[in-house]
Amino acid sequence: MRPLIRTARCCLRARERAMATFSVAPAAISSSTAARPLSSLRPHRRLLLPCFLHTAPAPAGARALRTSAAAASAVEVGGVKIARKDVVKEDDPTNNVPDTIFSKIGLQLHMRDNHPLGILKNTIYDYFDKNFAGQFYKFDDLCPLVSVKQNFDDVLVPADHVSRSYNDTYYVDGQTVLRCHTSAHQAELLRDGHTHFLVTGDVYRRDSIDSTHYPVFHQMEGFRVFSPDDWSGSGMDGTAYAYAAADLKKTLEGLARHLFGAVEMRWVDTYFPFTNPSFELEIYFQDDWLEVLGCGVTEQEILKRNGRTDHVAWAFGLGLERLAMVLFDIPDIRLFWSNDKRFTSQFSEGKLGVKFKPFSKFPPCYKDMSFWINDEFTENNLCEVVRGIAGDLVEEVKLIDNFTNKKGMTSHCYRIAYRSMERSLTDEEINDLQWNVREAVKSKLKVELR
Ligand code: FA5
Ligand code: MG
Repeated sequence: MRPLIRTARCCLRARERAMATFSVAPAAISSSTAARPLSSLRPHRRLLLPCFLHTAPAPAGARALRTSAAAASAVEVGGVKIARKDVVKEDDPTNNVPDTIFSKIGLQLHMRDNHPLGILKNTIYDYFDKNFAGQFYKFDDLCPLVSVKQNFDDVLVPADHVSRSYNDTYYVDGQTVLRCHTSAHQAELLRDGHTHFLVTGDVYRRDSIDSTHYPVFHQMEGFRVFSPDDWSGSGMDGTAYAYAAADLKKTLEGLARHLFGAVEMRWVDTYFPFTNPSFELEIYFQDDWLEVLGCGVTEQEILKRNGRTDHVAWAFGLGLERLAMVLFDIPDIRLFWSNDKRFTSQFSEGKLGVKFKPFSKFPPCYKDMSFWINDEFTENNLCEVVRGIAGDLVEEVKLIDNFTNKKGMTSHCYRIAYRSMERSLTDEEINDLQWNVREAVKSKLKVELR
């Protein structure tokens, strides 16, 4: 679910006007208290880890969409060997990683030069190479298994922040997670002495299901540290913070120009625990605003703790799939994982912005399911169960009705859209899927079907 934070000041219809917003004086930009995922202020509910998080194997149709790593019992990332048994632990109540997620580790779509994500990553590299020759150090195979400390504590995510919950993050055990953002590497890289870096990698989140959300996606983190010499010589009025904010905007403004021709975009003030002020950039796509990146001026505390007292820094984290969807006209985020030649053959190294031609439009099939929820019910858990049964054949899970009766019981009705990107689904197959989904939802979420 992606409520939009709209402010009249931030609504821009043309790139030129977006650029005008970039040049709003930082002091005039107030941080909104409204916020989203890593910026979210949703009431925190730490869930007990239920066993339903481990889901049944996906049906043949879903399996066919997977790639070879699905069958592997171990994969390697950046020289680190990751075994299935170390990540998927059915009997460990502190683990909530299903096989569908393990099967994505090590695929590293961003390392493929002919894949839209690899093409996009390389184009962003070109921008930084051209404008900051030799300055930005690039990391793209850091291990996605990180400590809770790296993922949250090191970037000042409060102890009760919703993103730490088992509902939102994949925990390998009480101390280890699949990183939910590339910001997890900021502190260690600062400690290693880096001042300019880009970190690209796969990140993992329990989330809702629709065409722009997927539980595994790719981010690129950018980070730049400034020393007092940088801003004292700038002749700029105001604080070091203002200097960093202005440079951040200039840098992302240039990146937007490098990537896009004309596109509608707007800036939205937001909140992140690790930056202040903080902003998100949204781009108009498929008749709606799509959030593509978060950024801001790094909190002093992070610099102080990691050997950069008296410095300032900016950081950004952009969603590669979201940008690639706009640039290549890719209508559904699941397509990035497709091995179908009709998809993969359309992209080639160095060719940014080639418009994707859908090979065929297969019809979606909708099935509704109503049930009385209980106190533990969350939409992310529902999506995890549905995805565990239907795999990538599920396109969207959407709440379409919600009411509470006189006895205080709350009913939800969800509409599930099934659609393959690659073939027509038979009625029988969909009925089977829906039957299995209903059974799994009933037994694993302990809800009462209506
Ligand atoms: C973050 O992850 C912050 N770490 C970004 C950041 C870095 C802010 C440094 C400030 C400084 P957020 O949760 O908004 O923020 O995610 C960043 C981007 O990832 C989003 O703008 C969006 O493009 C992408 N994204 C988020 N969730 C998903 C998802 N489920 N599927 C695909 N892309 C997603
Ligand atoms: Mg966001």
